[in-house]
Amino acid sequence: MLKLFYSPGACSLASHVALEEAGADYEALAVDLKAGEQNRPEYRAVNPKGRVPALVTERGALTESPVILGYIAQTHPEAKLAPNDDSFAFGDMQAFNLFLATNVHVAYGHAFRPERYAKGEAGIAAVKAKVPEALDEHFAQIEERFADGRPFVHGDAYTVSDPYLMVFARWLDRPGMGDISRYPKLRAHRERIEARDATRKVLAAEGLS
Ligand SMILES: N[C@@H](CCC(=O)N[C@@H](CS)C(=O)NCC(=O)O)C(=O)O
Repeated sequence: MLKLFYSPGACSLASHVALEEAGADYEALAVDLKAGEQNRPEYRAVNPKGRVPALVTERGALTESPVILGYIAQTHPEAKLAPNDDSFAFGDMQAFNLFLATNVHVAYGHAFRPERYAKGEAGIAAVKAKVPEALDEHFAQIEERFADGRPFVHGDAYTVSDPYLMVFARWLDRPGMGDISRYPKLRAHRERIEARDATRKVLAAEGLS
């Protein structure tokens, strides 16, 4: 059985939803980030980077959200969570997921963990001050994708990019991050994904509904 280490509402929510959409045989194990459980030796033995998500498979642990999402999609082809038979389309999906991981997530990281990017009060304040501008640049680009009326990130078919984007759209609700009403298509997409049975089940399981 797969084991997902997650924290409620964290980026691991995307992997949790993907497992549910896939109908996977899995167990979800909460890691209390506020209590620092990610830094305890037991968890570092699973993921030496001390971050969630981590997905423990029969061959060992996988980390990094885009990798875990791709793995879930490829190992559950019947769920059609990715264009598994089309290498270009699969690469295009991964490019989007990596954009979320390395640009959108990192922009939020400057707000949530500014001490990782600057020293001293003034430096930290400067790092945080830039966040809404960086997020706006990224979300404006994402909003453009939906200009053709597509329901999902990659067109008519749901993929693992959809719950991943939903997570970062939800984080816009946190104070000082931005205003989702500036991106009406992103907001509609978020509501569409939140309304799916698998998402609702996982939000409830994480205590977020
Ligand atoms: N590149 C990793 C980032 C994972 C990550 O930063 N996870 C956060 C939660 S969203 C975390 O575990 N933070 C704990 C910490 O920073 O100590 C991924 O995409 O999965």
